Amino acid sequence: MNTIAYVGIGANLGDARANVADAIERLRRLPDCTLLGASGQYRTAPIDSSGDDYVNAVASISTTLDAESLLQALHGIEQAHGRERPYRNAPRTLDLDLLLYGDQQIASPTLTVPHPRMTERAFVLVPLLALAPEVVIPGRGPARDYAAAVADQGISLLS
Ligand code: A4P
Ligand code: MG
Repeated sequence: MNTIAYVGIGANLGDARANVADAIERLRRLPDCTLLGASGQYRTAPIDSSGDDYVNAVASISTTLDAESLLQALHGIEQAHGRERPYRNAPRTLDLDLLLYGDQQIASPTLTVPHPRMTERAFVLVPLLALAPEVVIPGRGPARDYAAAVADQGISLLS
């Protein structure tokens, strides 16, 4: 069965724009996945994090992978970019978060879906709504209902 999933992409080390673009290409080539769409790239101020501005985007895929397998595949793409995890919210070459997986709500030791902080963050909500204006967050309602509360966070679309 195919499930539509949304993936948050973030980078703030190295050539962040190239890393985000390459992540989208790697999502396109993932086995058992079809890339449905990707937002533009946004420059965003770091939230609860240090270092340079981030580049963020959101991609949508259709997949037959279960959510845990998809998370493993996302970690594989992060590893291909030499992602290190010295501490939580450290600057990173590439961070891929599973934002939404169909209408499922998941709370396992390794995976929480919908992503618990996605409704507080312009760097997720703005690209997500550009890609899928009608998207509904399971258990929380339409994503657009959360946009006003993050309007003060710095974010701009890169050309
Ligand atoms: N995990 C659980 N649920 C998920 C999920 N839905 N998607 C587990 C992905 N991973 C999930 O993640 C730690 C563990 O969370 C994983 O091993 C996985 O099993 P991580 O990627 O190693 O660590 P992290 O990214 O430092 O933590 P986390 O919790 O993903 O951080 P956030 O909340 O995503 O914040 N500011 C801007 N402007 N742009 C950004 O992209 N990103 C962060 C990271 C902070 N500030 C930012 C940005
Ligand atoms: Mg992460």
